[in-house]
Amino acid sequence: MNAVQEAPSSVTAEAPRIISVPKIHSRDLPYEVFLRDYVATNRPVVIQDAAPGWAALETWTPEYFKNTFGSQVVEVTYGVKQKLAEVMDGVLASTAEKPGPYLHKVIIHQHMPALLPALSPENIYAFPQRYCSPLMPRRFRRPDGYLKLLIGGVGGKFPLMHFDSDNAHAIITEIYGDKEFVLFAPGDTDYVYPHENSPGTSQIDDLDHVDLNRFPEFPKATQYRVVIGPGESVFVPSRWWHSARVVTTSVSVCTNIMYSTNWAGFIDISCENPVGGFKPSLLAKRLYLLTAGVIMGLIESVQKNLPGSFPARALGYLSPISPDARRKP
Ligand SMILES: O=C(O)CCC(=O)C(=O)O
Repeated sequence: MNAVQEAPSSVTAEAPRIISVPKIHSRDLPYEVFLRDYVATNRPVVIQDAAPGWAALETWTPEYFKNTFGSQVVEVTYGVKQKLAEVMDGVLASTAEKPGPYLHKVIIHQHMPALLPALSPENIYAFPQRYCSPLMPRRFRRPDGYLKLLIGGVGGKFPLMHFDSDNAHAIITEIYGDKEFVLFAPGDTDYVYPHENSPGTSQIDDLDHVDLNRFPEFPKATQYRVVIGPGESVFVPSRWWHSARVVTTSVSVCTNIMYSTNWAGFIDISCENPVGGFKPSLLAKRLYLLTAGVIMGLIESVQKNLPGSFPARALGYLSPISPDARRKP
């Protein structure tokens, strides 16, 4: 299902440039090659059959969520809480004309840990890398990659076109139904009109009806489009703008990745003073993160170059490059 979409009809003063995101089966994309060719080069890709063996692929239907967790109150979107049964009714009744709710605030470890066994064995491509490191400051540490549940009905969508905070990469794995992604490269940032006071979110909220009077440069942006289905994971590189729209009732999970190559950008973002000027605490933080990055890099390199060696086994947990290395020996 390699889907390249038609150009949206309302953006046709100039035909938009549309490129389809490549799809590669996991058997043809070893993890190390994924890291080298896509993560390190900051290019999007879809991995097919990325999480073979997940029970979720068999069991996570809308009815399952309604029947098993229906009485649980969840945060659906910013500040909106509802029983999951009501959310699922809205999702199932959703249409393109009258979209229902889009659930995007459930952190699985925190809010619905009973779901975790169905996501095992781990999707290697979604391994969070430096987010697992005990050297990562506590505020940013996310050993689960911030594993999130996303559920929506036909026409539902993630509320904002955005790029992820922390300069993080994201990977979204579709479990049930189909979802369309439209991505824009960081170089096209000016053409997607970031909010002035929130530079990681775009003012454009409907890619199929872009107001060219307000956003005249939008047609200059290249759209990377793809529809993913069950078992497929889309890799969204750091600083790539993305929007997600449900094609058929959809359940998916999302995680973030912090790799050596997006570390420098993470330091810049997290040590920025929003009001400008010098702040000693931010300088100290920058120095800590720079030093931690060097140490992590050395530990990662030992694991890559001397796999199985004593230092790799003893130190790997400080910056694991694969799920096996995560535990302290
Ligand atoms: O809804 C989606 O699939 C996109 C999720 C996403 O971009 C996010 O959680 O930051």
